[in-house]
Amino acid sequence: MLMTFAGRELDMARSHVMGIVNVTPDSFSDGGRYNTVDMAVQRARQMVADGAAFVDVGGESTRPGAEPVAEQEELDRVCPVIEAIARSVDTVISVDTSTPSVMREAANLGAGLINDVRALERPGAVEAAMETGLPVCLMHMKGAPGTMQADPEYRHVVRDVATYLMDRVRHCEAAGVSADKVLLDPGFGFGKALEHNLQLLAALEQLQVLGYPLLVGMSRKTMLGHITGRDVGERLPASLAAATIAALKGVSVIRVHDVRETVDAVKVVEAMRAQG
Ligand code: 9MG
Repeated sequence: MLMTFAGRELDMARSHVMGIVNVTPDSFSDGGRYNTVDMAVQRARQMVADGAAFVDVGGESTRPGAEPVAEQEELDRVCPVIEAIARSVDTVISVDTSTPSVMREAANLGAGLINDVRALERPGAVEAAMETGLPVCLMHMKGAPGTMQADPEYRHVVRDVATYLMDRVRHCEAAGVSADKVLLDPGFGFGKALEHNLQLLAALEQLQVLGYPLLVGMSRKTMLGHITGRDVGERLPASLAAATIAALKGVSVIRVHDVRETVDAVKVVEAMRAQG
């Protein structure tokens, strides 16, 4: 199944790697080292050379406990980076934002995907996304980044997440977003205890049957720290295991920090599939 991202076609029946380019001073796990335009472009270029099909550029941290960022600050962080990557790197740029003005500006500058961890719930977000004509990734989050990990509860996490995502799909489609421009994401770590994350991981096939390509992000996340007892800088093997499971379960886009290693892991899954 082909999907078009700012003129670039990708086969969503395959698993693609999305590299994370944080442009936040307090970024989740790179400590804000890529906080200048040049370094962000360099990082994006390396990720693409390593096999990433997407680079995801975000200016607002969504890690647990993160504070919101003012709209102008987010625009100032993200736009110069998107503009510079679009000019010099041959890739699909995903913009990680929930802010309508950032969606519009990013699309004008060459972004090919809107990745919204709030599933276009902010006022004006559905309209902005629709106007750009870009594909959108709708992610499930319970609560808000500041408080979401404070004892999240579900009746049945897989059903609850699927129901939420389908409600958002219906809302977006009613507003004019076309069905062939939607990706879904269960939102690992976003208002979920370890047991919830594991139940969702085990049940990714049940989300597949909703009929939309899936995007997932587990790279270096706390869930992997809980399982392995490792600090964030030592979670590469666990991140690769999680990415491999996702690829085996048919996830279309896997969002990661460590592109080169993940691309190799995904190649093994793809090679096995090609044998039939
Ligand atoms: C921005 N961001 C951080 N984690 C993420 C995840 O798991 N999925 C998506 N779509 N975006 C994420």
